[in-house]
Amino acid sequence: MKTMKKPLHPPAPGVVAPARPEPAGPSSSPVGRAPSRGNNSTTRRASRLLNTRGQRQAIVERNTTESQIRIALALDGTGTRRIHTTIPFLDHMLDLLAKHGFFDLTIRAKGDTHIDDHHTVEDIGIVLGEALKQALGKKEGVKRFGTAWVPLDETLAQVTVDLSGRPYLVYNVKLPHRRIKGFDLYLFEDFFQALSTHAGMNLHVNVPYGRNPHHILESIFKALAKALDQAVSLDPRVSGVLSTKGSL
Ligand SMILES: [Mn+2]
Repeated sequence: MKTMKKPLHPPAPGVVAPARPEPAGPSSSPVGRAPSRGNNSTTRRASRLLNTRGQRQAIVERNTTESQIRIALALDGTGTRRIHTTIPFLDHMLDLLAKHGFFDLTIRAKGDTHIDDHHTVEDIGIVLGEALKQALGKKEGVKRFGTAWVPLDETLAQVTVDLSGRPYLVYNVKLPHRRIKGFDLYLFEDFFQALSTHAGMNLHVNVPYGRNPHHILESIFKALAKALDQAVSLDPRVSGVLSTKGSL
C-alpha cells in the first residue's frame, strides 16, 4: 500500500507513492509541445502522479535536446519551494507563485540558454501546466474558478482562471521596456500560453496600468498565485465536478 500504480485520482484521500518519477515509457503521460514549436527533437518524458495522504501532487519530468526539466508540485502545500531554472528573474517569479499560492514547488531546469531563453521558459510552462493538470486529477470538489487583483506600488494586475479543460490565454500586458538584465520579458506570454495549454486552463491576464516592468510581472505572478489557490481549493458543497456537463 505504499505504492499503487493504477488509480491516479481516487476521489477521497488517496494512495501513497514514492516521490520519484518513473522511467519514461509507453505508459508515461504524454507531455506535448506547444503548437508554436516543432516536434522534431528527441524527447524523453517521465511523469508520475502522487496522491499522498490525501494530497494532490504530481511530478513531471521532460527532457529534450532543448531543455531538461523536472517539476514537483503539491497543491495542498505551505509555500515551500526550491526553484532553480538558471534564469534568476524567472526563479523570482516562480518563487512568488509558490509562496503566494501555498504550493509546494520544486523546479530543476536547464536548457539551451546559450541560444536564448525561449526554449527553457516555454518548456517550464509546459511542464508546470502538465503538473498542475495531473495534480488536479478529475477536479472533483474543486472550486474551478479563481480571480485576483494584486497591486504593487503603481501597478495593478488582474488574473482570472477557469480550470475548465479548455486552454485559452488572454494576455493584455503592455511593458514599458522589454528586458531586465538581458532577460526578454516578452517570453512570459509564451510561458503563460504553454501553461494554459498544458494545464487545460482558461487564463486571463490583465494589467490595466503599471510603470515598472518588474512590478508588472511580479503583480501578475502574485495574482496568478492567488487565483490558482482559489481555483484549486476544495469546496465541500461541490459533489463530483462543478460542471453541468459532469466533467471538466
Ligand atoms: Mn521583486
